[in-house]
Amino acid sequence: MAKSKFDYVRNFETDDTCLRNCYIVVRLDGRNFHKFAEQHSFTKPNDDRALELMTRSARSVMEELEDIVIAYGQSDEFSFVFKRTSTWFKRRASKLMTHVASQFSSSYVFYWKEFFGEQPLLYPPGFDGRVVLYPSNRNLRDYLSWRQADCHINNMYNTVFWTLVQSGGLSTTQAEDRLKGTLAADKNEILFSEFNINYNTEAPGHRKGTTLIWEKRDEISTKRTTLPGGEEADVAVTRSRRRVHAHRCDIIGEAFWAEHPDILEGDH
Ligand code: DGT
Ligand code: MG
Ligand code: MG
Ligand code: MG
Ligand code: MG
Repeated sequence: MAKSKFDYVRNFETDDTCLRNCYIVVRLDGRNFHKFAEQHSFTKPNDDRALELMTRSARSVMEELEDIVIAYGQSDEFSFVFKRTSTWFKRRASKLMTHVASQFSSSYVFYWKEFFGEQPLLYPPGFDGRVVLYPSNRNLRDYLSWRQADCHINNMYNTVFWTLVQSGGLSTTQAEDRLKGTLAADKNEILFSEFNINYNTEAPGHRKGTTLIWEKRDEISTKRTTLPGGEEADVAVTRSRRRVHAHRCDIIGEAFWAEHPDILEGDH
């Protein structure tokens, strides 16, 4: 293409190439979801339709974009981790982040009906994005642990808070006062002794958030074939397929990483 005299403006673009060898994390967070949840009557403290829609949208991001090895979500946020050797879009932060944010947002709208049925989406939701680089496996794991610890702390607080309001008859101000200064053990105790709820048996997805990874699993399907004798029969066919699978488990400890050793690349 011939150059025009306007061509120099390209040099005003800033270089936002992500440092090599680092994991690139893109974290999205729903814009003003306090209001969005209120307006769409999300159940408190957790709305499974909303959480599953978030997960469905994240799955679409992993399937449509390249090089995402793991994603972790809770509340109105989702983090996507690009493998450290990724060269997708020349590792340009703005390209990666905007692709993640737009694919996620359009999926959230596209799949809304699958989870909310006839309940209308009242206005277009938005998500902010940020990029963070992590140079080591330890740093990346600590990042994911930080998000899961956040999920735990918030969910425990919200579970007790809304139990005190919904089942205990307290006003929101009274529940807030009751929880001031309490530790995890105190919250467990309130749930157990006053409401007969064992926090550890609450839904894993609420306590642990959702982790998405690629996994190869055998899938069995039936195929109609013609046998040597000429008659038709259904036979079982097994093939190994790579798909995005959801886990709702602890990712802070060693067990998850020992079970899935191929998520992380070695530190060099
Ligand atoms: P932001 O992110 O600064 O634009 O503002 P927000 O309002 O999105 O604040 P954030 O992201 O710190 O907190 C997430 C909000 O989303 C929080 O107010 C509770 C709401 N939310 C998320 N998941 C659920 C849910 O399952 N049920 C209900 N009722 N609310 C939820
Ligand atoms: Mg926020
Ligand atoms: Mg938000
Ligand atoms: Mg949030
Ligand atoms: Mg283009």
